[in-house]
Amino acid sequence: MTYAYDDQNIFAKILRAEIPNDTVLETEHSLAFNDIQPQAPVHVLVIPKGPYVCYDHFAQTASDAEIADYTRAIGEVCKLKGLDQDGFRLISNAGDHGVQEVPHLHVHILAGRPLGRMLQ
Ligand code: IU
Repeated sequence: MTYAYDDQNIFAKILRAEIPNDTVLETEHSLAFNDIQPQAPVHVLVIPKGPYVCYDHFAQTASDAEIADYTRAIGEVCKLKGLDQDGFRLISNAGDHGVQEVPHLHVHILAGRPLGRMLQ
C-alpha cells in the first residue's frame, strides 16, 4: 500500500503553527494536544511530526527513532494524566472504514470515565 500525504490537513497546519493547539506534550518527533471536541474527560490526540497518513504508513516508513519517540510519547501522556489507576483507551482510526477524519496519523487517548464496551 502506498500513501499520499496531504500537507494541507489540519494537523499539518497545527505542526507548522499555522493553527493553535492546546499542547499536552511535545517531544523531538511527536506532539500531543487536547482534542477540540472531547469525547471523554481526558481526550488527547498524539501525532508524529512526520508526514504519515495512518498507523500502517508510519509503521512501514518511519525511522526507529520516530517510532520509539511516538510510542513513548503516548505512554508519557498516560503518565502525565495519571491514567495508570483507572485505565484508558487508545484508538487510531484509518481510512474510510475506520472513519478517519484527519489524514495525519493520530492516536486518541480517552479516559476519565467508564468508556463502555466497544467491540461486541
Ligand atoms: P478521527 O480519528 O480522524 O475521526 O479524529 C479526528 C479528531 O480530530 C476528532 O476527534 C476531532 O475532534 C479532532 N480535531 C481536533 O482536535 N482539532 C481540529 O481542529 C479538528 C479535529 I478539524
